[in-house]
Amino acid sequence: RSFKVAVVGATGAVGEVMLSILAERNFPVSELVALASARSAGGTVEFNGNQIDVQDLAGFDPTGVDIALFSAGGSVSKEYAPKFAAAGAVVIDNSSAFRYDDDIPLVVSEVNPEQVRNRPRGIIANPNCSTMQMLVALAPLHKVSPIQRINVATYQSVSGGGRSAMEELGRQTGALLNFQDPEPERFPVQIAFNLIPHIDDFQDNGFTKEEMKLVWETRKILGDDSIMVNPTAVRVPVFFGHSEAVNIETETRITPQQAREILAAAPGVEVVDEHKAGGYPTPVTHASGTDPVYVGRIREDLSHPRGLNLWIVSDNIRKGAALNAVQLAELVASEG
Ligand code: A2P
Ligand code: 11C
Repeated sequence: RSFKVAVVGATGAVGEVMLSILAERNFPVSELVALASARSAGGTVEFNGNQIDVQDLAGFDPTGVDIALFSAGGSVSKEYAPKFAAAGAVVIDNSSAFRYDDDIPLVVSEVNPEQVRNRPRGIIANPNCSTMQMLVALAPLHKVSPIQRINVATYQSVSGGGRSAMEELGRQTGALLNFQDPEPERFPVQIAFNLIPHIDDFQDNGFTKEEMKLVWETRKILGDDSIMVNPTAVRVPVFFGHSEAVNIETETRITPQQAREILAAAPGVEVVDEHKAGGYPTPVTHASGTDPVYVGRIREDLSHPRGLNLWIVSDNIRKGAALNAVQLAELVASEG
């Protein structure tokens, strides 16, 4: 069987990669519909070597769509995802609009794939990129010895903010190298040659929403509200690939060598952990443009008998968004 697939936000940073991954993985597509705002209607996007016309989402009738991949922001999902689901489509939503609703499954394909079937509203949520890569690496350890606490600092690339954020890093870098003013627009302060400890909105508790996503989504996906997560999320001047310095405390001790063996056998994970220059993953040398979640710098915690340190790097647009969405579509397609 093949499927009529709609990509909502097809002109965006994630939508474009959804199209290429659908083609790369030979997803059984009978018809591909590319949707975006009225701004880009009339233009085209590439799918499987063909130019596809971009249609205006606002005027589109979803009748007949089997699977819809949404990545056009939370407000677009809130308004249109229920309409697509009501018309019979299974919606896989990359925004945060529905992630925390009890009757919406939140699924990482390697971690809790069985949850895709549990979708009373016809909508499946794709986790945030920083949670996604962290859990692909931590879930296999959690299975061996339950994780009680996670301390995580993220180093997140600008592509997480979409095309305009990537353009701003490029523009500011060019300006500064020419002794000109970097003029922040999309980011609150200069991002080129800088770090910004602020992603998404501030919450009442002083954390940012990007940080709280790591708390909420980890508990929901692992199905354990007792897991303590202490996050700091930082934007860095990297184009593709999020990195995370992660410290976990498990119920019983996992040694670094055990962790390497568990992770080497885990789906979607690649261990890169040699104690020499370059023997660790970085966004540019490993993650950018590739599928795995890379784990390196696996060390014991000198301050805690059941602590373990890891460095986790992955392409935020691929595994962190588009790839997982397509993997969820594959799970839906395999239901028959
Ligand atoms: P458009 O190109 O027409 O603006 P990014 O995350 O890279 O900024 O991309 C956002 C994606 O979401 C783009 O494809 C964008 O389309 C789409 N989008 C934004 N607002 C809307 C809207 N109101 N209706 C449909 N698509 C939208
Ligand atoms: C970032 N994680 O790196 C964000 C992007 O909740 O889907 C994705 C936001 C989300 O900026």
